[in-house]
Amino acid sequence: MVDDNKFENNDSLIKTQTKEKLKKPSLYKVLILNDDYTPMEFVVYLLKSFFNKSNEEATKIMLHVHQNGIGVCGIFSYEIAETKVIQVLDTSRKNNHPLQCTMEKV
Ligand code: TYC
Repeated sequence: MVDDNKFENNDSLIKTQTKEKLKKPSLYKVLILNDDYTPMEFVVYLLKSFFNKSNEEATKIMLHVHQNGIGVCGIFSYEIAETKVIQVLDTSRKNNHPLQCTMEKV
């Protein structure tokens, strides 16, 4: 938004222009990577638990990652994406699975 403000200053008029720079927050893809060890059901469980996917959507994403090596779980602001990555990695490590999860700017 552009504001034109006029101020009186020592009998002279000063015109200033104020531009508010409101940037939209950047978005980040949360990605999971395929591996040979993490059980398919565990990946589906993660997608349902942390990304609110239905059983059908979660299975579709899991199979896409299984076949293509990488896939998108969801798109979020930086802080939310970071939290999702931590949740996936923590839960995977606690269950002794090597699943990798990362984030990438859209
Ligand atoms: N490739 C795994 C298997 O055959 C399944 C799997 C899918 C693992 C997706 C990780 O992100 C992944 N058990």
